[in-house]
This record gives sequence, C-alpha cells and structure tokens, in this order.
Amino acid sequence: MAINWFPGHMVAAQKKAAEGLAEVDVVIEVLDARCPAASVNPTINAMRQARNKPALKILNKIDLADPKITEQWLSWFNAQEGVRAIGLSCKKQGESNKVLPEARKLAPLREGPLKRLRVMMMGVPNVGKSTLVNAILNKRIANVGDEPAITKLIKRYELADGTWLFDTPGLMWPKIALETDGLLLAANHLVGVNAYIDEEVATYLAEILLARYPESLVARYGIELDGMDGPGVIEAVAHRRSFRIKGGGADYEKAAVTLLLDYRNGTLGRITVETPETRGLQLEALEVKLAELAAEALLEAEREAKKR
Ligand SMILES: Nc1nc2c(ncn2[C@@H]2O[C@H](COP(=O)(O)OP(=O)(O)OP(=O)(O)O)[C@@H](O)[C@H]2O)c(=O)[nH]1
Ligand SMILES: [Mg+2]
Repeated sequence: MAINWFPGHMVAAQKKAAEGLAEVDVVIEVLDARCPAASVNPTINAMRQARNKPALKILNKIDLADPKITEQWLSWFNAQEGVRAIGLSCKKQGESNKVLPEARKLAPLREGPLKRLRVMMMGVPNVGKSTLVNAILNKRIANVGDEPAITKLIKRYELADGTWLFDTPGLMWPKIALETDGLLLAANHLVGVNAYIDEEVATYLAEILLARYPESLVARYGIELDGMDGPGVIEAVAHRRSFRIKGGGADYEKAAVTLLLDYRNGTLGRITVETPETRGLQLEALEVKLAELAAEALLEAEREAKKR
C-alpha cells in the first residue's frame, strides 16, 4: 500500500510558509539522520529555491543514527549547491549552539540591529524542529512531543540579540514518488499512524535490518537468521516473545509494533536505514520504471492511432 499523508492543516501551513519565506534569510531544514534523503520534502526544496534562500540542513537525532553513515550523508549533502549540512543531537546539551553560527555564514550580510538574522525551521513532521527551537532559545517554549504534527501554526521567537527563529508545522506533500520513502518515513514515525499498516512497515524495516544490521536482531531477540526474510523476522519475534492473539495464533501486529518501537527508541542500537548507495540504487530503479511507463504509454498511443 502506498503511504501518503497530507492532512488539511498542512495545506494551509505550506501556503503560509511559502509566503513567510520572503521575510527569511536562511532555511534551516531539519532532517532525520536515520533516513536523511527520505525525510527531504521536495516541496520545501522547491519553495526555498523559488525564493533563492540558502539552506542549512540539520541531520538531527544523530544519537540514534549510525555514525559512519552520518558522515557519508554529510558529504553527500555538502556537495549540493547552496547547501551546508551538519549533524546534531538535540538530546546532547550545548550541541544546538553550533546552529546559528552556521546559519549566519550563509547570510553574511545580515549583521547589526537593523539587519537581524531571520531563520525558518522547516521539515517533515516529528524530526525535532520545535525541540531544536527550544534548545537554541534555552527555554521550553515551543510544544514538542513524539507524535507527528504537534506544531500546527507558524510561530516566531526572538533571541536576545534580535535574531528571529520561525518554527513551522511539519510538512508533507501530496504524493511520495518512491514507495520505499513512505515506508522509511513511517518506520521513523514521521507520518501519522493512520497512514500506514504497522506490519507492512515493520516487515520492510526487518528486511533492511537483515541486510545491514543483522547483529542487532540477534542481540535483541535471540533469533536464528539463517534463510530468514522480513516476514520471518516478525514471525520469530512473535514466537520468541510468546505474543498470541485470542484463540492462540501468533500476534504479528504486536511483534511488528515491538520491532518498530525498539528501532525508534534506539534499543536496537544506532541504525541508519538508508545510505547514499541504497538511495542511488532506488533512484535508478525509479528511472527504469518511469522509462518503462513512458515506453508503454507510447505503444498504447501507437495502438490507438492504428485502430483509428
Ligand atoms: N533521540 C532524539 N530525539 C529527538 C531529538 N530531537 C528531537 N527529538 C524527539 O523527537 C520528537 C519530536 O520532536 P518535536 O520537536 O516535537 O518535532 P517537530 O519536528 O517539531 O514535530 P512537528 O511539530 O510534529 O512537525 C520528540 O519526542 C523529541 O524529544 C534528538 O536529537 N535525538
Ligand atoms: Mg513542532
């Protein structure tokens, strides 16, 4: 099932954010370090580029991500034009101090009381935008919570030096091009729970873990991985934990939720579910699919023309 999530308040928020960008010097795009490409919202990029604003990309939650892969992603983003990327954990005291100096480097002409720096936090839901705002302000002022779409309206905060920080609601977009991106966003709890089926998302996550972090599965669940596939992992977790539904069958739903929670809260270790390499392969596959669709459409048009 394709995952898409674009609730009404986001449509309004997107319009407001696009307007608000006119009054902003730098966009601070907050991404999830565990799925840095899947958590890029293409409409945010388009809005930013339409206004010609530089971007500071923050790979947030690096405390949960695989440090080696974070380094690879930082090089990948830093190679993009008009972009500066840094890794961060809002859970580590003081790390947020590096954000505004980095943003300032992207807007060197904004100095002095008449030219205050104005930055806007943007990103998909639940990546930690409001947490980062609070960390920079050193106050618990913006609402935060481990639930996508906590912030519903754009808010402006002012620092003692006059800097303006805009916190914005997490934004999704109408159609996710790569189905696997929807699964990665769901695995990382960045879309609403009603938009996906836990078992489907957990099975996809299990496949990634089998391929790249099998030792975490063994360490956490003590399961035998020989010849195992994604559904097999869910089955094995249900079996090992004795999760049963009424009537005695295995409770795969509970096993799926257990795997998702263990991954999300870091119990399985520091894991990044996509790498620049896996991303490249998925984009290639998408291009092949698009070329196939175009060829099919051409054939169909030729058939129609012959009929006529
Ligand atoms: N482990 C970890 N958790 C973080 C970090 N930053 C934020 N969080 C958690 O992520 C969750 C979401 O944080 P929010 O700041 O509400 O996220 P948001 O991007 O403002 O979300 P919306 O307003 O819904 O778009 C909260 O549970 C935070 O505690 C981090 O660096 N590491
Ligand atoms: Mg928020």
